[in-house]
Amino acid sequence: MTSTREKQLIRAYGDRRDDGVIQLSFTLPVAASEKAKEAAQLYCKQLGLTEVKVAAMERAADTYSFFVVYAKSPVIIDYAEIDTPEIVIKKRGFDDLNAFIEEHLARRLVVFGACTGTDTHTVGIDAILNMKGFSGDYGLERYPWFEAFNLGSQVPNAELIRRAKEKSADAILVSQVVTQRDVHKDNSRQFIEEAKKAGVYGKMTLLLGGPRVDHKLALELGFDAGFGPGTKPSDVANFVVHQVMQRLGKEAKGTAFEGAPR
Ligand code: B12
Repeated sequence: MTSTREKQLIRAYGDRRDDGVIQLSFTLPVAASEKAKEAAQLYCKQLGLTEVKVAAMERAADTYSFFVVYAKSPVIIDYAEIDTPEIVIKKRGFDDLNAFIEEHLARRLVVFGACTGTDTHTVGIDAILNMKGFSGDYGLERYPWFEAFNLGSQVPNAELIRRAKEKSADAILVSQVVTQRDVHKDNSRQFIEEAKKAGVYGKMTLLLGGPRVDHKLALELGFDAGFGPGTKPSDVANFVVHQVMQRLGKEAKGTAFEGAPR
């Protein structure tokens, strides 16, 4: 079948429209040197890039170098082919969301969060849960209609699930920052197995977050949603409220809001 949709071809924009210029950064496992710079150029050429300029080379460790490169990419994509569901609901602010919970759910929503496995990075989960929040946005502990428990770092998955189950939590928030050797994926899969064993899978909203997490990855791993860099606590609060509403059949399944992960 031939598509009648009009194409909308786009390329990366560097200095002028459609020049295809991109900026990329990466690390090579060699000491910084002229040879390393050549290696960075060669690497980019083999990626199919042309007019490669190494804008910066920095020593990352004794035998590692970090590069910032400008180059031209031949890639052209058809923007018209991309089909993504559009926003349906405006995200509610702090006061509106609390009032909404009071009116429609009439109980405090319970959420448990932690950085699990061997991961010690708590700043991300703290940003979402702690009173002071992140980027001018209050954390979930500040919401009168949420009861938030932050268990900290290196929490075993089973322990987080056990504590959440004891309190009949509405949502569990798992943070994974370290991604070396895909440890975040292995640990997330283990979390999902534990959630199934404990009988909470499909009953509680399970959220995954971290700098290398996106919604698609989280869904693949078995979570209800994934939240990446720049997530605001209010994105998470809105998501949990909609999930609870949907579980109770008070809102259509799949209802999204401005800021929801997609
Ligand atoms: C601070 C820091 C540390 C501190 C952590 C202190 C603490 N209490 O958290 C300390 C010094 C302890 C540390 C240790 C290590 N670190 Co460190 N660390 C960092 C650093 C500089 C900042 C991370 C951070 O705080 N970001 C700010 C927060 C706000 O961002 P975020 O985590 O992305 O969170 C946001 C979103 O992702 C999202 N989010 C996050 N989690 C969740 C969860 C849910 C449910 C939701 C909804 C949203 C969400 O919301 C947040 C707000 O928008 C990064 C480098 C960098 N610049 O990012 C390295 C970095 C993460 N660390 C790294 C490493 C390797 C380590 C060590 C292994 C080093 C070592 N060899 O010992 C150890 C880890 C040991 C361990 N077992 O985990 C690497 C990870 C590399 C990789 N890809 O895996 C990084 C990227 C540095 C690097 N370039 O090498 N680290």
